[in-house]
Amino acid sequence: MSLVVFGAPLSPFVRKVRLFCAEKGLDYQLENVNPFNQPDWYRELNPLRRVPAIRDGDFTLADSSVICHYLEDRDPQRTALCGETPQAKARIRWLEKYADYEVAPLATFTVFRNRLLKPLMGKPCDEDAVKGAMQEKLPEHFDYLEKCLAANDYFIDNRFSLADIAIASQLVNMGHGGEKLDTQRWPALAAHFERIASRPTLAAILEGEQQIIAKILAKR
Ligand SMILES: N[C@@H](CCC(=O)N[C@@H](CS)C(=O)NCC(=O)O)C(=O)O
Repeated sequence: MSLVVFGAPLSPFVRKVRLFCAEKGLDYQLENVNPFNQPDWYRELNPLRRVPAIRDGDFTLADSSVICHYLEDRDPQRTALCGETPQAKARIRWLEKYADYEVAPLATFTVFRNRLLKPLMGKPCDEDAVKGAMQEKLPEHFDYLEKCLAANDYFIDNRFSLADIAIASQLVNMGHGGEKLDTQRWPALAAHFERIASRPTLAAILEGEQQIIAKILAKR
């Protein structure tokens, strides 16, 4: 198999690339790289030492966003997930950035990291940080995303895209950290998350993730 995705399955950025590949019908092999204990050779793939990276034949690339846009350009005959008009492409990039740089620091690097990763590394969970993220910081982002969705099923032009993948990927980590969207306060966003999570592509990925989480929790 020529396409290899390097990274850890619980990373939202790795999940983004895996879901993108699955939705495009691209076969890939996942090679596990622990972001917190990487082999030396991984520096060749990403000098920033973050996951994911890919190898596609002789070609290597890092960063989930760069990878997804490369895969879109590589196989233009496959289902378009990055938009088809300049406006749709730009809006999808905007929401992808919003997910990666505004939602991720809270949903993943605060809620998920404190509740799941820190205890795994023998460190205490900072519940005040989790509370601050859930009660003070994330609500304004959820308000904005709720407004973006309005009455639509998908974020951009009401068509499934990388924007939906990127937002849902971060919310998966929030869920792994034991937190859910308030369905009364953000009904459209909560329904959107359920819609994306129940796609067969993501459901299959999440099944594997739940097994990993069960093993982590069993070790505690
Ligand atoms: N912008 C990057 C972010 C990747 C990222 O932050 N990955 C985390 C795991 S979720 C990582 O590798 N962290 C290790 C580190 O920062 O040293 C992308 O989209 O690929």
